[in-house]
Order: sequence, then structure tokens, then C-alpha cells
Amino acid sequence: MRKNKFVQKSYEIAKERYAETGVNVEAVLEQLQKLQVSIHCWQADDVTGFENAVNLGGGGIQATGNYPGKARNIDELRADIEKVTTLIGGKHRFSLHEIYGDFGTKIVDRDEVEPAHFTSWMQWAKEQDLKLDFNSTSFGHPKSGDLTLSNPDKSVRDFWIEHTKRCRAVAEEMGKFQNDPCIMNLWIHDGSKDITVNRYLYRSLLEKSLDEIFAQEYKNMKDCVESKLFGIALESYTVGSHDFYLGYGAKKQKMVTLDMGHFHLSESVSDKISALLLFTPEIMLHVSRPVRWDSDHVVILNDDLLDLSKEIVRAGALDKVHVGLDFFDASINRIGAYVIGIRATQKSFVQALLEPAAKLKEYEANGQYFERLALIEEAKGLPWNAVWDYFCLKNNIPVGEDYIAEVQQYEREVTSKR
Ligand code: RNT
Ligand code: ZN
Repeated sequence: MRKNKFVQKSYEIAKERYAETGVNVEAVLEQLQKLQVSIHCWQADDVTGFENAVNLGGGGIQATGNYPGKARNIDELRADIEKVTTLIGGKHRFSLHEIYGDFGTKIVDRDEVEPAHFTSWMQWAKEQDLKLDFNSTSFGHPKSGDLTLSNPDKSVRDFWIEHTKRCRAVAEEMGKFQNDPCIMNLWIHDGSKDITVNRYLYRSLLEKSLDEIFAQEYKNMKDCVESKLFGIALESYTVGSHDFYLGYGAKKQKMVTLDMGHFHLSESVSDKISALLLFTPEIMLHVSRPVRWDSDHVVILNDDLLDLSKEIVRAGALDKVHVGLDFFDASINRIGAYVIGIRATQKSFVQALLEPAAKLKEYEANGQYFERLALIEEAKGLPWNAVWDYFCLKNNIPVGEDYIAEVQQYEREVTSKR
């Protein structure tokens, strides 16, 4: 912890430097403290879940790697998340998938799930000071096939409609219990491997299913719908494409989930923020890192993430954009993966918040484009990291790479024994 004595000093200097650019660092730290990241449960166990039935995998979800120590049950998963929260600052959320219910030894089919299966999660989250978010689960089930909510077979469609309705009821109970709306994400893998000719049919069925699912209004949960570009073995057609959900969200005033891995690699997800915000009430994000495809690599501090955070801050939309994570890497220490991803997300927001936005907007309004570009370039080198280190110090969590040793210790004492 030798370097901590420099943290305070560097922070003081950084604060003065930022003041010169018109940025109030203390206000930024307050905003960062309030930024909630919805931590996904599925990095801990490679998206397996705890159903007492065979999880068939598939559905375009593919966790690769076999690093030892994954969470094998609810207790292990909770212990892992508790460890993670000791290595990050701020108060956060925790996002559960339906297949992570506390089913005991019972086999509970997806169309039988009830709020009671999540009572222990709600209790645990309360003790941990985490708010819960939720996800219905269409993949990994004998009835998943290629089509769920858009299946022309009414019995299959109805099964998934019932599942999703029940998931909304679970989310409503979570929201009520925690006195804060639970955000429920709906992502289905529906699609087709090869050239598809009746595209309109499946999309119209999906619209009908969604209308039926959303007919019930709730006060303590919020819905969001997530599109995708393609899935593994579903390469040629995705029923719930971006255009589909963009239209649906705008028409029905549902949040659209933007997963950073669900667009063409050269497409700018950040540019979607200001457009979406005009037509949908709020936005849900799945912060992820595609490498050549929707490969869900561990989130790092890269330009895509920085652009996204900056767009949100520049649009003054921090209170309208919900930041959730979505990645799963089974090839490295999973607790470490969480910490890298969460800290990278916070680091990108601290940079965005520290941007000399007022000056940049003034330059732009005056047509001073050289000045705007110059300041954008110079701002990249401002001492944001001193502010970030101070945030960690203030939150009593490891500064800089000090968390590596803590993750190693947890591996020695806990995960390596699994
Ligand atoms: C899949 C979607 C979806 C899932 C999770 C597990 O491509 O991104 O959000 O990753 O629901
Ligand atoms: Zn996602």
C-alpha cells in the first residue's frame, strides 16, 4: 500500500488542474459515487444457472474456456459476488437470470417460476445493499429450439409467453421488496441459421407475443427489450433485430437495451444514445466487448466504452441510462474478470464526467472546430487517473493493481478448492 500516500497528493494537483478547465472534481466524485452498475450474475458460472434440469446451452450463448473454480451453486455464487463488491467502490445492482432461482432440489419448469423462488435472493441482496434486476431465460431449454416467442407453434409460443409473464411478476416483487424498480430485460435468441423466407411472419408473431406479455401493467418493475445482430447457429436471421425493437420500443414506450456486442463492429453504439432518448423513455445498456463478433470478452477501458460514456454524460442522460454489464469469459479467473469489467466501466465514466464539456460545447456553438478538436485531444491526457485512484482510496478499496493480490488470495483460499 506504499503508493497510497501519493494518491492524496496527486488528487490535490489533479483537482487544481481540472479547475482550470472549468471542471469541479468534487462534484464529479459525487456523481461517480452514485453511478450504479448492474452486475450480471452469469460471469460467475459461465451462464449455466441452477435449474435442476439439463441445461442444453445453445441459443447463441457461448461461454468459452474452462478456468477452474466456477461457482457451482447459489452459495458459491453469492460468496464470489460478495468478494467482488469488496474490490469496487459505490453501491450497485445485481442482475439475475431466471435460471438462477433458488429452486432447492425441485425441478421447476420455466413456465412454473414464481417470486417465491427468488425470496432468498431478495433477502441476500438486501443484506448486501444491492438492488436486483432480472432477466427471463429463453435459451438452454428443451423447448428453446430456434424460435420461442415467435414460434408458429402456438403451444411453444404460449409456453414462453407464460414464462416471460411470470418473470415480470418476479421482477415486480423484487421491485416492491427493494422499494426501487427492478429492470427486467427480455432477450430471446429467436432466429434462423440460413436464408429465411417468412421473416415477416416470425416478427409479427413476436410483436403479438410481446403485446400479450406487456398487457399487464406493473408499478415496481420496468421492461427493456434487447436486440441482437446474429447468434451462433442462427447466423442469417434474428427475429428481434435492432430495427424491430427500436420500432417496438418507440411505439410502446419500452426501454431498448443496447448491448455493445450486438451491432456491426464498425457501427457506433454511442451514437444511438441521443437518437433513442428522444423516442423511448430510458435506455438500458449491456456493456460488453465484442472481439470480431458478440464474443462477450471482459470489458476494458477502450474507445468504444469511452465514447459511450461520454455520449451519455454530454447528453445529460446519466439518470435515464441504466448501466448493466454483459460478458462472460470462462478462460480467466472469474472474480478478476468481474473486477476488471466493473472498474473499467467506472473509469470510463470518471473520464466522461471530467471532460471539459462546457468549454467544448461553447467552441462547437461558435463554430470553433479547431479549438474543439484541440481540447478533446488535450483532455485525453488530463490526470483523470489521480481522481480515480482517490475514488478507490476514499471507498476503502484497493488502489490500482493492488486488487490483483486480493483476487489471487481468494483463488488460493476459495475458488481453487472447488
Ligand atoms: C445474448 C444477450 C443477452 C445474454 C444474457 C445472458 O447475446 O446479450 O443479454 O448475454 O441474457
Ligand atoms: Zn446482452
